[in-house]
Amino acid sequence: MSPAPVFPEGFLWGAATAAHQIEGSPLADGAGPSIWTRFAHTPGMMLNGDTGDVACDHYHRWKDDVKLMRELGLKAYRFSVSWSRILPEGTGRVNQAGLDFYSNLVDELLANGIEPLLTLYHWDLPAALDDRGGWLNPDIADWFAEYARVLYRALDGRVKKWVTLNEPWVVTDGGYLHGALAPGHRSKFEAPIASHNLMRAHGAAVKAYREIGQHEIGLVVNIEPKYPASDSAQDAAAVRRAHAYMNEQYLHPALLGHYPPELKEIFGEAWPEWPAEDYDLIQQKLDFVGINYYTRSVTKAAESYPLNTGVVRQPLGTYTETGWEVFPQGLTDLLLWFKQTYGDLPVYITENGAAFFDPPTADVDETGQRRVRDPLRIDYLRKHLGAIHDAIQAGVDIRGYMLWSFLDNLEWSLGYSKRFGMVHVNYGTQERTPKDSARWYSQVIQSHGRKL
Ligand code: LGS
Repeated sequence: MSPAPVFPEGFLWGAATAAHQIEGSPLADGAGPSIWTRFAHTPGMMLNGDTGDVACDHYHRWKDDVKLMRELGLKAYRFSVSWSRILPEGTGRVNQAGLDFYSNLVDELLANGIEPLLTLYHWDLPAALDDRGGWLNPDIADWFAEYARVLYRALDGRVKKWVTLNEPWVVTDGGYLHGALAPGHRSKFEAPIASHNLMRAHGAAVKAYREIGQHEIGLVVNIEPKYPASDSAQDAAAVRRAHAYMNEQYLHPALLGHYPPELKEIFGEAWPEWPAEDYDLIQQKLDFVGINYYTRSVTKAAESYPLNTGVVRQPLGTYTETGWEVFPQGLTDLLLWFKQTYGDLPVYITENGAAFFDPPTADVDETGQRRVRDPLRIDYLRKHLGAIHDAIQAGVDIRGYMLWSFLDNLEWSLGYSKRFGMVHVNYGTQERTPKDSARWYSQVIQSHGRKL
């Protein structure tokens, strides 16, 4: 029998959500619309016509939700703030009721011994700012810093871990290059501009934090290792492009002060020369990096826009309900690559989890409790925590793990069709039922990872 895993002292065990995916009532108490409210109400954009209008009704049930987090033993909770609740027009007038909602949530978390990790931007840009060009307008770096300052002033101290952006890659790839996510643009010319402005906004928000904040701030990226489909030179080149595009496009400028050269190769004339001073703004000292990990890709050269790469499905692989391969070893590989490339920066795993074909909650156990038996999710989580443990043993400074997600929720344009929660949500009654994975995770937390 192998020895029980040992996670570092203080390792933070938690779960994550995002505002638009769980809150509902997006226009309540003076909030302005976001691009996601708008997108979800545009016919044809959302699977089954789902919207975030109600979602998990967390906007009204936050107290009970925090109670459930405590019952499950969570030590940390990662959530995001909806910019247009705080600044309905994106800049200028502050909506106190919006601020109060998050201030109360933070107080409730602290009163229950749960550390808040606050993400400033998890994709719900105020629609008023989209009307002014959104991420294409260079002024957005100032708009974002203005919004961030309001929150730093209100919450820093109570919140000690801040995240500027969640997954800038998805914001541009989904929102500006392929159009599957809000604001739904498809332009090879817009994508690099949106990317660059996201990074400038990140830099501006970190800079503002150093003037006001006393604690820690970082960036969250989604990265996935790319493995070649064959040993051909073409596939090796495809891996290089895919890796630069997804894994280095944001980390390189944030941590090394330049973009990987492959971006010019991928975007050609659509990739501009940026002013040198932009890199000084973008490359701010960070206290940690958050990594969201779900899968890997086995990559080949193929005709595709604009990367000319393709993903090869593994005939013997295990796939989740979203069609992503389960590949825990990839997380260890990725964490080792991160350390080797960017040095000894503290890392949090800020998202990891899976949607599976969970059974309904009809099942009642011997104690009369309703059960959702989700052994595939437990297997996924156990293996990924094992992969994290391997990376810790190999010297990567990993400080915590936020399971995606605390609740089943709105999976963006896939609507409510995919359930990532450790807690099942009945969208008809809003009833919450902890799945077996939640009970299991509770034990893991209680044993500080020794009982994986
Ligand atoms: O709900 C989102 C989760 C679910 O899966 C969350 O809001 C995001 O931050 C995050 O992007 N999430 C997520 N990402 C998995 C992306 C895997 C893409 C794999 C594509 C393979 C072909």
